[in-house]
Amino acid sequence: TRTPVNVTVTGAAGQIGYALLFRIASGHLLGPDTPVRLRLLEIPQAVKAAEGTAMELDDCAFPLLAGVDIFDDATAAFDGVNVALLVGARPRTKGMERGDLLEANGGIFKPQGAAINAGAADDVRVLVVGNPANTNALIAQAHAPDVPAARFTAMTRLDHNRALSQLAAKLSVPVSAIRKMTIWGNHSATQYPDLYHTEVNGKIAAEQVEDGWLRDEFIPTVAKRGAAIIEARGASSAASAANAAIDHIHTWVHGTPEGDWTSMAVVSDGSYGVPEGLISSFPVVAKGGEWEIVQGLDINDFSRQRIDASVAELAEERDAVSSLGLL
Ligand code: NAX
Repeated sequence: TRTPVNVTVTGAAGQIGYALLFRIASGHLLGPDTPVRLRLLEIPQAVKAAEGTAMELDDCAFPLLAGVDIFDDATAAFDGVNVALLVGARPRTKGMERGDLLEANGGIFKPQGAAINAGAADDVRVLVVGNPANTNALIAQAHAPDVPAARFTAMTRLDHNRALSQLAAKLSVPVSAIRKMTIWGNHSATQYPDLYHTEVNGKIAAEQVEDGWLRDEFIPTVAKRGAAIIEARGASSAASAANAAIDHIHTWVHGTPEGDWTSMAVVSDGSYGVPEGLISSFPVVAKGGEWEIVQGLDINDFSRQRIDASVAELAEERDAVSSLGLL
């Protein structure tokens, strides 16, 4: 039997955590042959709730689940971690300025980055889900100098999946007919879902839809989907966010299919004019457990403007956390 993989989940008692843990334990994150040991990190007030979830995990009798440990200390929670899912974050509350939000989250992601640096396994892979996800990932990465920067990623897979679903509905095709969807930039309202390279049954998607739909319906619908879910459900996306986190790690570890790619927010090497070091969403292929930014795509004027606007927002966030001393 194989050695269990250590998966640390922060914010484990939250709503995404509740949708995520059972799928990890049943084998959907790493596959049906890989046992997992769950390490749950919560704030002290939520440890009891996490214990309740752990009781339910026990009650599922998952054959792949080698154990569940609960922590309220980041250093302990990340000791030996192979896959780190950073879900817990400080939400924006009423009257909170953006600077306050960045600072509050810096107080979470700085020590978590340091704890990953101190104790993670050599093969650690980190996915940040908690918002502002790209900048939280940047903060954590900046405090883990001994871990390759490429191991810190942020989630735009939910945006990617939302874009697939909207396009499939528009063209009355199954999502499996779509390849090469891309989300560029920040996981925020400025994100840019790009249909100029997306293929539907082998033909470019942008040529199969009206410009007006692409610009005035598709892009805002994808970018504002989170708000629409809150409006309808009275709570933010949870099961779909957990599903996207599973997809993100599964793709990273097992690879993208031949002839396709995915969207991940990863450290920029300067590709497509995105300043080096920013954690921005790109079209990415994964192979052998490593990701690579897809190179050589033609970027038209419309896409250029959209990408630049979202990347400018990321640069502003980076400057804000930098001036707070968080980088
Ligand atoms: P919840 O408020 O239900 O859960 C968050 C949990 O994190 C709570 O249990 C809280 O106690 C815990 N927590 C807070 N600080 C912590 C710390 N320092 N260490 C460990 N745990 C801590 O939020 P939920 O709906 O689960 O969402 C979690 C995060 O995901 C939010 O930041 C949310 O904005 C973000 N999202 C990101 C998405 C993405 O696509 N990147 C989409 C979904 C979601 O909105």
